[in-house]
Amino acid sequence: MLNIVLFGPPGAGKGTQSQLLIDQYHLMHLSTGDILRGEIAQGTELGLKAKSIMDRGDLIPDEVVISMIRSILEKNLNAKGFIFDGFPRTTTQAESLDEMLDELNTSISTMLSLDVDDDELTKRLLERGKSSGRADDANESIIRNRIQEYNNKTAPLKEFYTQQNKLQSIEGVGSIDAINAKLCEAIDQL
Ligand code: B4P
Repeated sequence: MLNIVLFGPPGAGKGTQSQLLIDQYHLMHLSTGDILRGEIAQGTELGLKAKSIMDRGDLIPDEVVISMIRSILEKNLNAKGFIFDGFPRTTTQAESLDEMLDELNTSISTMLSLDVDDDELTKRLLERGKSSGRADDANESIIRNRIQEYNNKTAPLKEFYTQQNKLQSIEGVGSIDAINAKLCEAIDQL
């Protein structure tokens, strides 16, 4: 199985690049952000709880996202592999993911980390906010909070995957196609 953690701060291009990679490598896309927004759109109990947390730009509790991922993995045991987009976001999530994959006799193949500076992230998300209707894209202080959550809780995962010798950093500024080419090159070298 080819299992990729596509990593980076909010707005780094994880969702954008995942859409290209799932077709190129026939992988299943697992975006916790998309799944949570789907729950909100359907008005489920989970969605109702998640909405206010996401609108503030805070992270959803670990146990909620871990159980979401577990149930999807268990239903897709025949997949060729997975792109984890926006998951894991904390050390607890990363440890759980390793355990879940271990139970399925597989593991993370690589972590591809998109590097983009804070000003560019803020610019992209404010631009997306003009049409996305997402409360967390709508104002700069919420975007700054998301970046701070990333720096405090998520960025330490680079060290987690470095210790497993799996981190590959990719420059995330440039054209979408040029960044895609760099990601493909990193995957093809595995
Ligand atoms: P996500 O849905 O993961 O949102 P994101 O970080 O904004 O996504 P992404 O980085 O994929 O954005 P993209 O590049 O596609 O999370 C949202 C919220 O959900 C979190 O704040 C949290 O509350 C919750 N959540 C999700 N997962 C969680 C977890 N595991 N644990 C706890 N909470 C969780 O797009 C950004 C913009 O940039 C787009 O408009 C795109 O067109 C543009 N863009 C992309 N590439 C570009 C390029 N090369 N040049 C210029 N623009 C580009």
